[in-house]
Amino acid sequence: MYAQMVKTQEVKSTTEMTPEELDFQRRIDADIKIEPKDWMPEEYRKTLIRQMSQHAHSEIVGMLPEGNWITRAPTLKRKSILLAKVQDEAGHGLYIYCAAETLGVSREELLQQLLSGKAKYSSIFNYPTLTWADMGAIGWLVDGAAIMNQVPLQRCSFGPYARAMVRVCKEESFHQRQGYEIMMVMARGTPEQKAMAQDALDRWWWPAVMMFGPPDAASIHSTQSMQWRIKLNSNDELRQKFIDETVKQAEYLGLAIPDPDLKWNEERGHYDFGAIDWDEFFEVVKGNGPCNRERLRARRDAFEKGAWVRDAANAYARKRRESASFS
Ligand code: BYC
Repeated sequence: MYAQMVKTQEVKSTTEMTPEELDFQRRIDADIKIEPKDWMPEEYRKTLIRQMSQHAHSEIVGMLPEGNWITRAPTLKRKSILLAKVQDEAGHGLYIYCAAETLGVSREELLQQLLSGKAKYSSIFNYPTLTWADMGAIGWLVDGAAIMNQVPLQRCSFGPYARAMVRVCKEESFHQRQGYEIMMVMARGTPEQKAMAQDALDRWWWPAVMMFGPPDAASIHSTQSMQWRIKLNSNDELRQKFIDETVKQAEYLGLAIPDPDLKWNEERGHYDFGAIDWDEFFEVVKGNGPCNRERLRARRDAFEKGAWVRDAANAYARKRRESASFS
């Protein structure tokens, strides 16, 4: 029903484009990167700012569910690996905020949009991390889904975003493997450990499948974003690819994907899967997921508590500038 209510964005045909827009589209079609100082349609700039800032926000909000387990990691080695992973996410946020700033928007403005609840971040981070096995499931499924979505973005049309994605994808690939390794150890451990791994898969499977966004018929931005190569694949294409690849990995672990309708379709060459609960997805996106309020509270708190660090860094930068101008 929701799909019929959604109106996807109108896309201009080449005959409706101005000469500047036509030239811009030709550059995109020829796979020439758009750089910050190049002319671009205002909507292209706005779409990029929206997507990139939501992406950056997802990285820093994404630190919270895993941060929850740093002090309780089962061994020192696991703790240091998790710590490094969470720090990587902060780094990803920084690269993407920096890339977004080249479009003429300030970091402060973007952060205020997150803290005021105006800007979105990925639905997945509004679910709680209840056991250590969730660290495995997040790395395996959430980072796995992130890679599926971000590898094509390395070839997107906007240079700074595409280049930021190169390093992000390398690190995500390490994250995915460390998550899968946690699952492997637990799935081959005691019956209790295997049960914890299965329980984590049961809870994270559907939210991970939803991460790719609404179905194509309800994806308002996809048509325009794909014409501009801000997105290279549709939400459903990437979701299908993720499911096809992940089923084999679950089989190897000896764990069951919580979908009774999951079945290989020889004709399509893909897995068929059960109905996604889109009502749940839209509730989470609207701010009513299990942890939305807690996540925003934690970000606001960190922003307030970090004020002295920002002040000190600014004062230091000012002093350096002043002393450089005297020498
Ligand atoms: N959650 O027209 P659509 C990570 C919104 S970081 C919340 O399909 P679009 C990781 C969408 O924004 C993961 N909202 O949109 C980090 C739009 O609302 P607005 C983040 C969602 O932009 C740390 C509306 O629904 N990855 O993985 O064409 C540790 C209609 O959707 C979601 C990125 O951000 C969602 N899941 O496509 C571990 C990658 N999905 O803005 C892992 C870059 C949709 O009109 N982003 N919405 O109010 C993208 O590729 C695209 O923006 C999306 C959505 C595929 C996410």
